[in-house]
Amino acid sequence: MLGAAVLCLSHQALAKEYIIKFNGDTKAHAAFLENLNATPLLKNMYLIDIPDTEAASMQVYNLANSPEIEYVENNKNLSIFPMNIDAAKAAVAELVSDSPEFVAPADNPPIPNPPKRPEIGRDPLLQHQWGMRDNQIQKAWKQGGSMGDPNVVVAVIDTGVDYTHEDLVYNMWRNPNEIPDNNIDDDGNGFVDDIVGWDFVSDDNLPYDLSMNPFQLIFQGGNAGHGTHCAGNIAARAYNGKGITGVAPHVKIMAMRFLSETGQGTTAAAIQAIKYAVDNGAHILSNSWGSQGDDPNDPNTQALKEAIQYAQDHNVLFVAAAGNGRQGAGYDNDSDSKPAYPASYDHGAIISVAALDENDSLGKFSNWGKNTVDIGAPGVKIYSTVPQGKYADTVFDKFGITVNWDGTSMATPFVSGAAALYLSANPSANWLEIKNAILNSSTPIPALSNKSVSGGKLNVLNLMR
Ligand SMILES: [Ca+2]
Ligand SMILES: [Ca+2]
Ligand SMILES: [Ca+2]
Ligand SMILES: [Ca+2]
Repeated sequence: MLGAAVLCLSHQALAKEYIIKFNGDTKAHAAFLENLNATPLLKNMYLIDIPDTEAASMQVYNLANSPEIEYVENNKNLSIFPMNIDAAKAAVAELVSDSPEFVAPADNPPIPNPPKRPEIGRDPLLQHQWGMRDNQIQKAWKQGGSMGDPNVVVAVIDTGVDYTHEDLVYNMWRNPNEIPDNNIDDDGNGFVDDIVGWDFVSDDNLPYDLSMNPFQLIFQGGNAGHGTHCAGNIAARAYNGKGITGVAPHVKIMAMRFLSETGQGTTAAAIQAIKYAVDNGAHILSNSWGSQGDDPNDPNTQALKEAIQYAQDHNVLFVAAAGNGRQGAGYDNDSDSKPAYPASYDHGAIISVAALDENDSLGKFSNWGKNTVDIGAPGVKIYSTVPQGKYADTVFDKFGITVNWDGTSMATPFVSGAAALYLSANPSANWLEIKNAILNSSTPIPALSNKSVSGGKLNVLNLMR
């Protein structure tokens, strides 16, 4: 069985990369692991790189069939969920030009120091955030007596975060025991000069959200500032005279980049990001990505499931986007019958989130599932922070073509922010108590009755009562 998994590369899998899990002590296999360029992931779990030789594949085949190996699986592709850009694509193809405004931003700007104290003033763009209005967010802060505890950390596991953004910079998590820019791993966590998180795509300490310019985005797909947009609705700073506010505007954002500027990543990189976040103090993991592109029915995803178990074992909640539907004839977006991972894993630590519009209707792209989707949250035309200090509820808005920031990706940060806010007001709550509080305080809506576990939408005011 396992041998077959090794020898039959699925066409989506990354050539010659596997995740291997040993049953026990790996000391006896040290030489083998070194030969295969092994990267440790979790306990007894490694990413291995198999040379393109018959001898190497025989070695893996033999090992996979040995009792010392629990499993071997492909290092599969993961991605941000696709945005609805087909209409724009056709129109822009007619109108394409080399306008200088479409210059891609530079990658990896230095990490600025946070302002000594945030400025004070109303958030001028709050009016655009219908999701905050719907959740009566300012009332909820008053009710719960908290706008978020600065010691509560939410990891945005995504395409990175614009950590220079005026409305995010103060709320970026700062690794307390790491001295910046001295080329030394001061806290001994295995990462040198990791200040606001880590970039598992480029393996650097600058998890910047490198977004594509609009033409690259339209023609090549990819990242329009996905992680930065997610971060804003979790913890953009409130009452700082700038921009918008997050649901929990005094908590901290840890930037975990594992999806590239084309929106693509791997299972192994996701596991590394989850492990870093858990090991370095995140309480909530916000996950707006999934297995779209791989066979959703492929059960061969044990490693990612174990990473979620790792989070649960450390009392960390895993909030996940339900998925944006798999386009195709007859597809009904029912995650119960067509699961999208990780949201659809049968795993207690996951809250799976569907996307709603301002009228409490399910976004037409949104997955749902009586047993596999937990709750709905604002996810249609969502306003938030985007890279280069900007704010937007449209991904693309030119030539009369508008593409909104829509998605279960956008709904997930509302729930992550709500979890962080609840934990701030109830510091002894464990992951299960946070999850139950969120589901039990939801408002029932027809669009989600029989289409989700809670049957309702996020209600932050109710949660903080
Ligand atoms: Ca370090
Ligand atoms: Ca250092
Ligand atoms: Ca980087
Ligand atoms: Ca603000």
